[in-house]
Amino acid sequence: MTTIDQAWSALSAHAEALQDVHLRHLFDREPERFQRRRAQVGELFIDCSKHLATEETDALLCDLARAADVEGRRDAMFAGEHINVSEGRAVGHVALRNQTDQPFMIDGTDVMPSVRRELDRMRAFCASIHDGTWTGHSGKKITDVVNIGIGGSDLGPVMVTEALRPFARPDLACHFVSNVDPAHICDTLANLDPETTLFIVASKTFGTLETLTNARVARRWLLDTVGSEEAVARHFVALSTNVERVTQFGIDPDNMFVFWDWVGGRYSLWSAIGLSIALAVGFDRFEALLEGAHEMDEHFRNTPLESNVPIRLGLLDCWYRNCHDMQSIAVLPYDQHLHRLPAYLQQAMMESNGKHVNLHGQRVSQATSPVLWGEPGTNGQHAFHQMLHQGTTRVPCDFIVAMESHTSLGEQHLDLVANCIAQSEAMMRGRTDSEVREELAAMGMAVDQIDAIAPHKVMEGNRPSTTMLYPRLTPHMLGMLIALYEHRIFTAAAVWGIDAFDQWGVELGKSLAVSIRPMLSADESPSDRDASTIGLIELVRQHAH
Ligand code: G6Q
Repeated sequence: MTTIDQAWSALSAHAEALQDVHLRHLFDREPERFQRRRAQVGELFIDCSKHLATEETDALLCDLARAADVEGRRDAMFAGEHINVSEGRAVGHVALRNQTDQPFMIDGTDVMPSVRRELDRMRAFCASIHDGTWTGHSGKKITDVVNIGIGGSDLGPVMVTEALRPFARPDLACHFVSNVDPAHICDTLANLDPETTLFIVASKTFGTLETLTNARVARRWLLDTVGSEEAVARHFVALSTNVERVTQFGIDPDNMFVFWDWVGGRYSLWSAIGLSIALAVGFDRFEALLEGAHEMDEHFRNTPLESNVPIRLGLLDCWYRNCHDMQSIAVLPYDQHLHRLPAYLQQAMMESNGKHVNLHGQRVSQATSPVLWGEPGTNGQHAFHQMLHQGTTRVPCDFIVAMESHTSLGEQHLDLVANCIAQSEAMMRGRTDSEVREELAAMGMAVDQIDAIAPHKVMEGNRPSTTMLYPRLTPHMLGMLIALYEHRIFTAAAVWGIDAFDQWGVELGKSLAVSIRPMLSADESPSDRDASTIGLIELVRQHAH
């Protein structure tokens, strides 16, 4: 059995040996490369042929996965073990979309009955909003929903609601408020009618400053117009694990949809946190999202390492991060509706895998999470793609595109698809010096001019990418895509031996501002802070006087 150290050294030696191999040549040498390296899960096609990988790479990465016991970690998650070690919790988001009649055991209890009960409550609530049996205090139908939440209680619902815009109900608009910047809530409320607005206060802990502050503003705004405290019950619902705090805030527990501490914030869109999604597109479509995620869960759970797509992609993330020193990943959805996907995945990947100690609390010996960033194509092409083609840093890219548009402009959609395919081709092949010179000569350029300009036009190529292609972006397909990323992130975490499910750095942020806030209004200068912090506090205070 290969140990993890042996697996890493074999991979490093292999990476050295591959240094002079160009993807172009791999394609020239292997006419079957695309056929052999494309994968398919349901209707999702994944082209892995443009990766800096040979059969030997695949074998060594599988050795690494075996040495790190990726499959054992995966099975432990599905068995409800406490794999979130630093918080002492199970990790059960896969139970939220379990479509089988199998139990999902956590701490000796089958959680499926509670999961289904809450889904039933959500379904009934959505129906009552949609058919108008649930009205505002004055009897008017709800026309606007405002989800107040941040981080995991915001990014997933926003991303999915935007992605599924073509499926949105025309009679209900969804808005999202996350930032404690008062501009966010004020801008949102400016165009709304309190009598027809429903607020969803989404917070796992119900202790997050930003969310509670914005929720209080919303309540005041409602009461200023509607007058009666009783109105709160018709205009506020809560999504949380903490019934005491919800009650303390003044929301009736009957108007609360619960989830559980084994659902991580950034993995919570499948739970009650997805209520805004279900309201926006209908509960059946929310269910289709869950079904899509479940299809990917089944693939992840049952497919051997060699052909397991999320595991392969997670291993490639480790390959680039640790053996090629590539420090970031670009997610480039060629889909305007997926414009919040990079932000969502930023949290999923960087909050999960941005860790510096392993499961035993020891400093990791390998670099962990890459930086994830991105923008929809084709917009990015007119901006940062320059660096992707010719910069000194290589960035593995994910291209994501549907073959069919939701609009009637099918021909224009093919312009989008063509751009997507062309970018991955250009990154892989590049443009050689002789190709550039030939082209310039054909334009009639003089040799000395060609000598001067050719180096600027050369693209080295050999820049890896994955292309994910599917017929249409349906709720089911979106569920598959999100789950694919979740499991890919899980795989890399298992290889690095880190806890992908805690977030102590985020917790730090929650407490830090609390001590500074009173100093901004107080008369006394803080003495126990550094000069910069004191200086900044002083500037704000002087400005206020
Ligand atoms: C997610 C993180 C974090 C969290 C927010 C909001 O995994 O823990 O982004 O979701 O800080 O927390 P609450 O839902 O508790 O308000």
